[in-house]
Amino acid sequence: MKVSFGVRVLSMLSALTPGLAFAEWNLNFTPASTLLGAEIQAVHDLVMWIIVVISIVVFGAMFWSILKHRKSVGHKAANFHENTTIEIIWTVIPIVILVAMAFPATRLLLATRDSSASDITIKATGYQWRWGYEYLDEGVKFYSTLATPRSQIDGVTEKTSTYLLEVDNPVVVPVGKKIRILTTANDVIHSWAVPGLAVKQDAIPGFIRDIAFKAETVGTYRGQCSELCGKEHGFMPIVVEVVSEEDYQSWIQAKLTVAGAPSFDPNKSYSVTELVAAGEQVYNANCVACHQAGGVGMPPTFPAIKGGKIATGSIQGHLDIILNGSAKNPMMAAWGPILSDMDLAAVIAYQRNGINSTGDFLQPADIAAARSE
Ligand code: HEC
Ligand SMILES: [Cu+2]
Repeated sequence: MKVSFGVRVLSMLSALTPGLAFAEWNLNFTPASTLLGAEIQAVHDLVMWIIVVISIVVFGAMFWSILKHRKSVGHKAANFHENTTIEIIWTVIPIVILVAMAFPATRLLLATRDSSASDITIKATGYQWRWGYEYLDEGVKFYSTLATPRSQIDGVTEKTSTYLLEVDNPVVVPVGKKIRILTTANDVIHSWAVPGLAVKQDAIPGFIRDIAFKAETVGTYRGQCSELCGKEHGFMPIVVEVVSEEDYQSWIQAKLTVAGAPSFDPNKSYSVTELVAAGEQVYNANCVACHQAGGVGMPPTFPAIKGGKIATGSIQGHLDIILNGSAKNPMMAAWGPILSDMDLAAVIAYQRNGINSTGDFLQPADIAAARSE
């Protein structure tokens, strides 16, 4: 969104006159649906007012002195040194103010870190560029990928109000329950942040950090990765659906059923047309960010699939780089742990017969065999 400089200055000024502030110039925190969120807001407001009062007193004294005691009105400067009383006062008062601010802030910071006695634990793993979630006790596991269509990103179709803030698989949690989020990452540092739930926690490769929240109201809360993590940093949003306990239970059951029964038949021989059609979807959801529409790539960083040495070479080599990733370049991740046998067979068929025309393809059963080698 483009905001002109004038509007920014105006909105900054309007912050000083709350009565005049306009609702759509959202300058404050996103209202949070957690009690901790409300406390964070309260501490912020308290510190803000302390700053306002200090600024008025200090700048008031300064400008008053400049104005009344200037040389041109004949003021004679007093000449004195080392007033112990004053020096003690201007050391003690700031210390008292700092401690008064640090006390509630530290207490609150510790409270946001307290993930003990949580009801549900979810591990959130950052990938370039999607989130993976695992409900540790329930055994539910899925990836959550940006759902905004490419046409909106490319400016071909109208952008919706949830532009870049929508995903295929949201995180679903029950209302009024303490949720513990464990964060980690697979490649670079990401950050799991949802303002409406007052949580933000870095996701660091090789480390597990945690943060907890308890949502008080049912609703949809949207956030984004908040650590600059590469080219598609703005394209890995977080969506948390806070629902009733019953809705949560039926969602968990549905997820477990889906996980138990794959949406494809592992022993079926699919036709090349079926695989290419399915593969185009897989490609657009997972590969298009780097290899681009039509597989033209962005050489030299992201190689073209169209006419690519591997993508038109031996099909085993093609399968290998997708299944296990590139040994030379970690940007080309191992997709084996992320995609199903069907998805892998489909995306290979699409790259070889949709983008290229090699004529050969693999079945899901071939992928399963390659995995168990
Ligand atoms: C984050 C960017 C990125 C994404 C996303 C990505 N790739 Fe790649 N891909 C690369 C890079 C970089 C290379 C070059 C690797 C090398 O030099 O070894 C590559 C190479 C390839 C090659 C070899 C190309 C050739 O013929 O030389 C294939 C095939 C391929 N990727 C398939 C896929 C598939 C299928 C997906 C989606 C499931 C995918 N890639 C997603 C970055 C990416
Ligand atoms: Cu990220």
